[in-house]
Amino acid sequence: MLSGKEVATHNTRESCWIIVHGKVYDVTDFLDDHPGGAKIILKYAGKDATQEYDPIHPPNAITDNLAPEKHLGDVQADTVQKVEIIISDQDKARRQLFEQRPPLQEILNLHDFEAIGRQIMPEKAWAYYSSAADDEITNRENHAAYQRIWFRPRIMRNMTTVDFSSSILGQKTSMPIYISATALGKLGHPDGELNLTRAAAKHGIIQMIPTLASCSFDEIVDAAQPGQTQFLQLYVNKDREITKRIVQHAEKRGVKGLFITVDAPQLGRREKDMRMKFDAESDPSEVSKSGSDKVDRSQGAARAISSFIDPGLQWSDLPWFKSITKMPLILKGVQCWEDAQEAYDQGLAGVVLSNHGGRQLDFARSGVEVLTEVVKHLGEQRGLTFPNEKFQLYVDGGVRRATDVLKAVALGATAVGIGRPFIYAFSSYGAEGVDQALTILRDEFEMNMRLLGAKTIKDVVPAMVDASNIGLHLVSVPSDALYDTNYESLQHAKLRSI
Ligand code: 173
Repeated sequence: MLSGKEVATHNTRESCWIIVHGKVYDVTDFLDDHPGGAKIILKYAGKDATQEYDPIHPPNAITDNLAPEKHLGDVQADTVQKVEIIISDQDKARRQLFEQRPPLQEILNLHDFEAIGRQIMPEKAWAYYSSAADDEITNRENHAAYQRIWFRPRIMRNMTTVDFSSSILGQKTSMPIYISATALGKLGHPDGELNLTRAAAKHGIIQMIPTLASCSFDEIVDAAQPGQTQFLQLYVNKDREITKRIVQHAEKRGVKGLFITVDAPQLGRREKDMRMKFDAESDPSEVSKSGSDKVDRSQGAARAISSFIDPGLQWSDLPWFKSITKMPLILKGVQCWEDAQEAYDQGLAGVVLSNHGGRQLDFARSGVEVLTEVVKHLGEQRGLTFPNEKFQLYVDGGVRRATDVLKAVALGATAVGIGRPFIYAFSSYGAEGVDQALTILRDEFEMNMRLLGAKTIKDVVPAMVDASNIGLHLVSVPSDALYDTNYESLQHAKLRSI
């Protein structure tokens, strides 16, 4: 058993020990390999780094990456000096607002979670989750595109009961939605992604587990109820052995679908996140001496931990994926019909028409717009009709209402992914928030199916929507008050007070 005092003497680049969850690690040789850079570790040299470590790393990250001889053992808890975490005035104000958040029953729609989250979640978390690429045009377009699709409801169809249950990759779901993968759940709430797992279980909804979750993959799978379906979102590692291990482990643990992210050979520039730099930079003296640190920490949270992603991923890699797993393979981030067709021709189970929540290429089109061209061209070229059991189309980005989902379903999507709204829900209210978000969606589905004249999801057909304007990007729409009040434009650089 080591004492805090002894650990504290190893506080230099030459000998750097840190404490995480009561255990001491010698990270001296790891400093330059740390994806987030050496500087942030050195800030905690000789100290307890748990609070900084937790939101960004799954619990096993350190044990998996450090040779066993660098695990120095337990530290005597009462001898460790508490690390004082400096809370900005902004975050202090946010914590106060958090206490005054409205009771859950007052939340009426998914926009409300965003409006509240924006005010009360930690500043870093809001910056990271809400940020999008460049001028955030695609981010807004994702939502706006749904406003170019209008309904053609049917009447007099005995709407006493409606059933909007469906299936995704052969797995049951209570609604044609799934919880899409989003990284770093613990930034918003200490239970991170487990909030999603718990609420998903209650509602019979499928959760897509992110590669870059704050909780470990096994924690998230362990938290599932018997029979609960989970998918895995995969970032492909340059080291394919690591990827193989992740994929095969997921299959063994019962994951039912592998969603390979294909729209991120490099991470987009999320300027809001970049301005909220991720470590000591809030201390101006640290910024100026960024010198020897080879990782550019000024790129925000996501970039720092994304260096493992292989920009070399290509179509010819797909046979290898098929050789290592029997899980259905889906490409996430397809953005035109030609690539959707290639995925079909290569025998994949489906594609997610997605621009990564507007976080990658700005001016990428919305998923729902791409959906219309994929349905048209794969119909013409391959004789396919959608929704299609063998080759499924999913859409994500900008979805805030069941009407958005129903529009995509009418146009041929099997289901729609929802990401940010659930993070805002758990950042403000934990798993109960996600539960409430799903209840809201369920109620919206029930009402909108009735009003649309569709008894089941199969009855939600192309003739129920008019999407003839979907490709016209300059159609005026009534202003969208709920969405617009949440949307936060890029901030101008803040002047530091001297
Ligand atoms: O959108 C993201 O922020 C994302 O997918 C990501 C990628 C790498 C690291 C962290 C997050």
